[in-house]
Amino acid sequence: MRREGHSRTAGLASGKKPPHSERVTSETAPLRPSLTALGWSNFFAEQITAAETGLIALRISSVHRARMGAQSDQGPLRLNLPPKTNTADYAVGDWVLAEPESHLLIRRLERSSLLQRRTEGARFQQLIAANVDTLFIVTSCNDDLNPARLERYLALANEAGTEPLIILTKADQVQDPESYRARVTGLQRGLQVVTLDGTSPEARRILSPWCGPGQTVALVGSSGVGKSSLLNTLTEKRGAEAQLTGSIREDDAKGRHTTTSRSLHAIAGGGTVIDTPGIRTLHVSDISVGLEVLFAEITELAPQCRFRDCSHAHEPGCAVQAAVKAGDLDPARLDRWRKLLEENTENTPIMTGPRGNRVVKPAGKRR
Ligand SMILES: Nc1nc2c(ncn2[C@@H]2O[C@H](COP(=O)(O)OP(=O)(O)OP(=O)(O)O)[C@@H](O)[C@H]2O)c(=O)[nH]1
Ligand SMILES: [Mg+2]
Ligand SMILES: [Zn+2]
Repeated sequence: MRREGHSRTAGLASGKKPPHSERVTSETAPLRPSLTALGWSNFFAEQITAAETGLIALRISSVHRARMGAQSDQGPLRLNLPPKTNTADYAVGDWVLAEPESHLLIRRLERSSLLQRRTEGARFQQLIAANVDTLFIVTSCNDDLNPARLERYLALANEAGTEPLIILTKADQVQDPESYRARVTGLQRGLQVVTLDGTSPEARRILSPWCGPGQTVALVGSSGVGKSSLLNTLTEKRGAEAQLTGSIREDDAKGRHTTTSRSLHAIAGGGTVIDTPGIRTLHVSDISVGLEVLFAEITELAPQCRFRDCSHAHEPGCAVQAAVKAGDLDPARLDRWRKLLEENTENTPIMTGPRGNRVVKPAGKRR
């Protein structure tokens, strides 16, 4: 890969022009979002080789079994897939290079971040979204709020190298949204939390620090928490253009899995947002760095334990147990750390070592 700098980006951005584009100068305001607004940056531009300057850059906006949609600086289009393309290898948010006229997919560019998860017993990780700057972890101010579940999403964000933001929706439905905020702020050091009404235009203002031009956010969380409602607010989509939203059940505040596929959209006046279907249970696997960051206060105490391989359960001279006794560490938090660590070990295939590539279950369907 050669470093070619900015001119490469500019050349690539204008690779495919409509017939009238000769009249368009750089001073003219573009009618379509520029590649930069879509999240294109030097990180991607620098991956383009001299032989690829005639190609166009596209951002994957939807991935289905046999087809993929993409956004170009000219608007949305359907990618032309070479035979034997495995669409499970592509994530919404990926940048790819394609032929300008035929839109034939040539190759995917290296990712700046990748959110992925292993569904129970699956051999391969399922790709949630790529090239995401901030993970919007959405949950509501109601009885469904669950700190242990949010910790799983935080571990996912940490592992992918994306900044997490907890969004507490439906703040308009309760007397004291601040009491809900208080239940989540301590889940990770320096964690950012906002409370809002996702159906109100005010939500756009509250989220604007994360939604500037070129920034990409992804919405994740349980069904019914208001991910698609928030997407419609951020993108100002209404009517047939809008993402479908669904009501939640009265008795347990659970959603009905209204959104069924991942998709990428332009934020009004800003960056890019990815909607995802509600996740029933987020299992952790392949996520040790993510857990270290999530439980930093435990990780940092471990070197002070008497035994190097201390499990912080019953060993003498355990600094973590001492912190619990001193009231500095919530024992429930320690329990959740242990549970996630065990689940991660159990679910993560061992790629090397005497047991070789241990796979949880035989190869099943990939998606
Ligand atoms: N009052 C209020 N209602 C909201 C808010 N956010 C979402 N809702 C409502 O909550 C319900 C579920 O919203 P959706 O946007 O469909 O939820 P989702 O997270 O996309 O759900 P799935 O697609 O099933 O994963 C809808 O009836 C919304 O109108 C909010 O902040 N305040
Ligand atoms: Mg939805
Ligand atoms: Zn210990």
